[in-house]
Amino acid sequence: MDQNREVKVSKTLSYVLRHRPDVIGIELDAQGWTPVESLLQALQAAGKHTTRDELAYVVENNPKQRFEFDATGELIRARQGHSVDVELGYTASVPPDVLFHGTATRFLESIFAEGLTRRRRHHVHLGTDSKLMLEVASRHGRPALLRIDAAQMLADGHAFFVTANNVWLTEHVPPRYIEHVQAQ
Ligand code: HQG
Repeated sequence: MDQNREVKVSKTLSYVLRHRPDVIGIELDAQGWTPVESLLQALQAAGKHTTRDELAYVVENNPKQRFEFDATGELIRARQGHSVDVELGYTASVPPDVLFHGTATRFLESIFAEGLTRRRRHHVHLGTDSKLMLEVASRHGRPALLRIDAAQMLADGHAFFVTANNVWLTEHVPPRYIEHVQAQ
């Protein structure tokens, strides 16, 4: 599949499966799933014709593994990143002792005042790969890398959830667990 096309389909899927299912007239169930067939029909009707093969390709090859099919292959959802109200059903897990978050330097003052907050999303997104987190950061401006003391957070009773693509989710990271480390 052509890479431009792949990115285009992935962006459309992110938009409708995380934020605005209503714009193409689909509904997500409580766990964020929607029938593949309805999605394809709705995309077609919205002038964004996408084939089942293209969908399968994007789910399989998306660099961040953002989407997944259920076991039957008839339902699809985004794995994380929603702003619409869904309950993804992840179970609480024990995180690695250290996690990272990438942000922009202009947010640091606010982050060290109130901690990392969910903003528009359901959770704060953390990761194990500092390089990848810096890439996330550079979407927002001059990147800054934050090191999160996940072991201490866990010991203090904060819950963590992990997605199948290794994104670690938590509700809020208070400032005392955050350290600004130099980008390497
Ligand atoms: C910042 C991508 C000021 C936060 C990535 C971030 C990720 C604060 C921005 C996923 C703050 C929110 C999520 C505070 C947090 N004051 N700024 N108190 N607390 N922020 O896009 O983590 O490509 O909602 O640091 O890979 O950047 O979409 O979150 O800079 O996993 O699949 O507010 O999105 O995945 O931005 O990215 P976002 P994020 P996808």
